[in-house]
Amino acid sequence: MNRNEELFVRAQKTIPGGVNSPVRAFRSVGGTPRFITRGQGPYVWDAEGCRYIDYVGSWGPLILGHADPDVIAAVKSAAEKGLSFGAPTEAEIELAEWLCAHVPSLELVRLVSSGTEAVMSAIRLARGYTGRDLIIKFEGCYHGHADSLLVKAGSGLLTFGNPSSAGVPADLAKHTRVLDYNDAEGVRRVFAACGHEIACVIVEPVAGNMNLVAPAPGFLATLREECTKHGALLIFDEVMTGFRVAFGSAQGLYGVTPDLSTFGKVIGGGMPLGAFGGRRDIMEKIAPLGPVYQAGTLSGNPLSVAAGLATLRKIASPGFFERLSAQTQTLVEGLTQLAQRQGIPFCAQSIGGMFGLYFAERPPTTYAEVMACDKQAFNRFFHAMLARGVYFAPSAFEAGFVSAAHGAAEIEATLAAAEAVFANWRP
Ligand code: KE4
Repeated sequence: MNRNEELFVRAQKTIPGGVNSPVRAFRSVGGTPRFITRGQGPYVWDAEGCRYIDYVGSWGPLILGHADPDVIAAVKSAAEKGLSFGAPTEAEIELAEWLCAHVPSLELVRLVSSGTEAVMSAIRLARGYTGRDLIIKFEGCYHGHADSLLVKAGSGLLTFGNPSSAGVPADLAKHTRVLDYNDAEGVRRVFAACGHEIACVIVEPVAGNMNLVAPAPGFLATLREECTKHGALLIFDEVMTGFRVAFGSAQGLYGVTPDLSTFGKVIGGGMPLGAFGGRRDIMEKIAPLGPVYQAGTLSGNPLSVAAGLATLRKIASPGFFERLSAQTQTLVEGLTQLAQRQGIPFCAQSIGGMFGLYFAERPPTTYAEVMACDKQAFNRFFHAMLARGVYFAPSAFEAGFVSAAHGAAEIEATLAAAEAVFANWRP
């Protein structure tokens, strides 16, 4: 056994599945997860000392690359003053002011410690503000592991949602309806039938948890229109897309204003941080101002806030997103050309600094089309690239991420590895 295998055997003795988050276990792609010992810029190293060009980036947060010197310095400086106080700090005000200044829909914002916590709180807030129980989500969208969101589609558009996880009470899941992503007509039908019962619609404005699926023209606008018409709240879950698809996040990119937004990942720069916020009249329902309770021992943690502020201030620099988007586009166009030159049904697309890879003739626009992509082919591609020092997300149903630290050398090395893989491709 090599070191990764040894560590995986040892890890499984005390940690469920040997991992602290399921996707890390490589169960979707098979094989042994790489135990990472360090990261630097666009690279990570595993327990065998193998170096990889990293396109996971901790699932999105590491937009500057690993161990960015300014972020590390900010965290070190904060740590020397103490790790946590359970009391307000000026840095939390600075981060809240920064977020409200750069996300026009944010009038008030509350910091939490994860994307799940941000979404869970936003859902409770939407229910508390509207006095309604019913929430709408979309098949293939993931919003963290709060009970109300671990729900899959019922038998029909108007039927109750069913739990997608053991331990979620059917009595709770029935308050969640699961619709098809990009099905604007289906949204209009549900609102026509029970719009007066709907507390909120929550959506990934660019889906990144069923691989990357872009919003169809008009889809987000339809959600906005229907929510406004029926007094439901529109929640953009920007945990992944926030400051990733564009500096203005997805709401800025597509010009649709949600009532509430959730953030995570990039805003914490790799440290535990999430946030939810939006219209003042809604956010003022949150304790201690209003009746919707929400709390957290480590909310607004000084080290997370330091990492977040250092990250956000750097990505605000002129040209940052133009460069990041161009780099990501070079990657996806290069991969597509190399595969199609070999007649392999493969395509890829990117939006800002996130991308999707598909073994299919064209990028999927619906959950069903994602499911029709060749998962086995992806898994073979994943391992062939891993063996050549390129670490993509270990699942055909995840998006990938480029950082500012990925230079021309890394993109070229990735394309060279892919050229070799595609040249020896066995369908
Ligand atoms: P966390 O609780 O994992 O910080 O955030 C949950 C979450 C909420 N909303 C969206 C749109 C998300 O993508 C996520 C988390 N994303 C996954 C990646 N598919 C995190 C990776 C993992 O679960 O280990």
